[in-house]
Amino acid sequence: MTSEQKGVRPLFHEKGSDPISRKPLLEAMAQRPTARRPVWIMRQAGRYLPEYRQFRKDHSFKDLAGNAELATEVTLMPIRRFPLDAAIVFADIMSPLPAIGVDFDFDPGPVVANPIRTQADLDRLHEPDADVAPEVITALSLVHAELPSSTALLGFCGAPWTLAAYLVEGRGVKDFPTLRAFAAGEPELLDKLLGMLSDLMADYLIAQHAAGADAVQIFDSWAGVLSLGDWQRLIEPHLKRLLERVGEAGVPRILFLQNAPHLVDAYAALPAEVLATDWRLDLGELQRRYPDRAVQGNIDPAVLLAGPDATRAATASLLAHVDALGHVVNLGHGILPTTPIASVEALIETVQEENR
Ligand code: 1CP
Repeated sequence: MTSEQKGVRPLFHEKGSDPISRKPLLEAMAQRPTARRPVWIMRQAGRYLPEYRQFRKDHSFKDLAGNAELATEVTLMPIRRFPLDAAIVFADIMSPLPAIGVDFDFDPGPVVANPIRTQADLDRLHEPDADVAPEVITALSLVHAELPSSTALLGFCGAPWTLAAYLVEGRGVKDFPTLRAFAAGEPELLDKLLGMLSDLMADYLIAQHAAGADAVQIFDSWAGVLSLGDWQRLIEPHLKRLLERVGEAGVPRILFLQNAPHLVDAYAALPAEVLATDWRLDLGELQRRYPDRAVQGNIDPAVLLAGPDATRAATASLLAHVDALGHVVNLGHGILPTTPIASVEALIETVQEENR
């Protein structure tokens, strides 16, 4: 892909021009005032972009995510097209799992041919390789070298429970019944699995930070399938330890939970600079309830399918309801593949126009 392509702007290099290079995303994460609210979009490097679909004609998703140069190119696609405040490295939540011996494919989401449901399955996993997802680490350092100085670079991982969802269930299915049965029937195996994943993800996020990620997002997309009591008993200790280890390493954290209104107060008590939620929650109300926490979100991705006017209205309403201090604008979940580019532009323009 070349920058001459229609609608694609060249990267704006401003390195060195600003000695105290301020990244609005990092400022907002620390609840410091910014000239305008930062904005980025979950799954911003993906199928709604024509240049991504063009790339996918020649490469599988696994090829793209597995090759640092290609992953770098895809990571930069949305940055070239839109004035976003963050790039998020193009990888998947499954990317670090080969380091402990997990084999998987994509169709289009992750598919694990041999799910983990017994002690023997757990025994097939091994101690982490010295390098966890080296292709992602290399991609981060390559992207870091290309970004304008005001654009933050985000690393990410799946939360232990969300990773376990794919490892135990074998693929993404509604409400994860096999996973819930495993949690009820084999709590000790689940505990071992989550402990292993928590350690691996902490090492992985710290390595991403060392490679150039300014901050990280922990995706707990399937947090909501258990009750609060079971979440506290089975999951919380592992998620908390992951967040603590990353925090002790000095890495700013965004904690995202999806479809889990019953868990939001428990998540707000966890150590993370930013609480990111889906559109089901009132973000302004959350901000008032937890004034020490920055918030991220939370436009319904489906609103963008209704076009630029509906997107502008939803964005303006979000800006009116959520205080600018400590607000990172985003969708409430990943952008949908059929999203019109004009809606993405409308969202970003509405945020940028707020302080003009
Ligand atoms: O081109 C394609 O067909 C592949 C689609 C795709 C993409 C673009 C998958 C398979 N993964 C990704 C990249 C990806 N996944 C990113 C890249 C960076 C960006 O945001 O631009 C990120 C952050 C993820 C994270 C991810 N993968 C999550 C957490 C966030 C969320 O959406 O809830 C989850 C749950 C996954 C699993 C997954 N991988 C792919 C799909 C389609 C899915 C989800 C659906 C499923 O379980 O079937």
